[in-house]
Amino acid sequence: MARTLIRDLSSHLDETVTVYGWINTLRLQRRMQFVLVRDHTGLVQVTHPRGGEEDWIEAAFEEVTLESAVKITGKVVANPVVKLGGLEVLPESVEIVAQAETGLPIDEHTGLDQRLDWRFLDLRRPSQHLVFDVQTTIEQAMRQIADDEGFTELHTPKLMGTASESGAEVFKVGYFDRTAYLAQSPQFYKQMAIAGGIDRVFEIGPVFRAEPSFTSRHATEFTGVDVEIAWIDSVEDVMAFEEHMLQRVLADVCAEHGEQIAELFGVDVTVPTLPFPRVTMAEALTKLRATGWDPAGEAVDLDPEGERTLSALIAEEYCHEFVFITDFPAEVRPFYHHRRADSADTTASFDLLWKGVEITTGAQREHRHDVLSAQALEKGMELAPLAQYLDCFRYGTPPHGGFGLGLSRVIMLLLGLPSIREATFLFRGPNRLEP
Ligand code: AMO
Repeated sequence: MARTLIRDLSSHLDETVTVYGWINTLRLQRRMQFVLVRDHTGLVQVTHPRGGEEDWIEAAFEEVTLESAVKITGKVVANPVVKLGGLEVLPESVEIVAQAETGLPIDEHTGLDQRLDWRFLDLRRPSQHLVFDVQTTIEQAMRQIADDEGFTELHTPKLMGTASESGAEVFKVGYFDRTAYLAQSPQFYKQMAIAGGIDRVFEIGPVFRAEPSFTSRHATEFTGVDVEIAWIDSVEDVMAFEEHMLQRVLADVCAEHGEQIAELFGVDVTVPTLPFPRVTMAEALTKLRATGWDPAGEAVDLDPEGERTLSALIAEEYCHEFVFITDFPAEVRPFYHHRRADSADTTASFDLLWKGVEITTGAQREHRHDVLSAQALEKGMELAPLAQYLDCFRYGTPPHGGFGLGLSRVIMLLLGLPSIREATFLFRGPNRLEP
């Protein structure tokens, strides 16, 4: 018999259906057997009175274990006493498709590390499933808006012959008789695409960072969203696209999953207003110092505490969860960031904070070959390993800019998860390469 999803049972009242799912709860009482079956769309109560002759169903429910995979055929009937949607299934046949071993390795009290060891079982919880439904909606919304705005989606290589951006934080891998590196960013390739006449570049893909960080927001492999836009007038064009994209993403998430997110995570999704607040780094430092942060007055960049405090100040002042920090000093930004025309020490760059955490770095790029080379030398870099990158600016590359957004961080913040580990299908960190 064809499968009926549990969420659709209410439209099959008084019909015989088959549900496929897992045994969630067994309440085997003296006269009645109550079995809760779960599929990815919900839970249903299967109710069976004991005492029939040659009762195969009673025997099956005595034998079956929690989390076994089952197919149950039965009649859907209304019963106002049943909390799960006021209906139950009266079984006519029960097939134990795959019996689970007894003694499940995790339950609702298990700590995160052990849950991650048994991630496939952990994922059977409805809240964990929702994480990836939300991720699907986010990616769809991003692709939709990128398409609407004339972007081309690319898949840049993750194996590289030289380290991208800088030599630090890069994983080396054996590559036949030489060494390859795992891409820490599509940065150089997305700019190469701009040089190749692809006007607007969009990519969602894996990013690798050999950072020995154990914080709640760092992973050694994560999904990055990268954007690069040609012919910009200024970095403002890049920020305008990003805020527009995030507003659309959150509107779609709110419409499709808002209720379930409130129910399972206790979070109300807010669709942000435009424009997002913007503060320069100098203004941010002044605001923060007024709160007692950085008493020595020496900081030129924000630490995580500074980011949290700034977001709190902005939330108070503008009633907004997001803030762009702009105009970072050149000393804390990469050599390829464009400098402000009126201040060579300041870059046309930004970070985007959401609820106190950095989710994006972006900038206008330096597209003039001579200036770019000079900026690399100024940072103490050698030009030879950069030769292929620098070549991209020798034959007419337009002004451009872009950003990198950490998708896993966005999901963590959106759902109020305590760590990026739960926002990732299979987390990768310094101590975790399995499962
Ligand atoms: P950046 O290094 O800031 O910029 O990375 C962009 C965004 O990626 C996320 N992110 C991380 N997420 C999880 N674990 C990590 N270890 C991690 N590191 C970074 C953050 C961050 O804001 N090439 C530039 C982007 C650009 O200018 O276009 C870059 O990679 O959300």
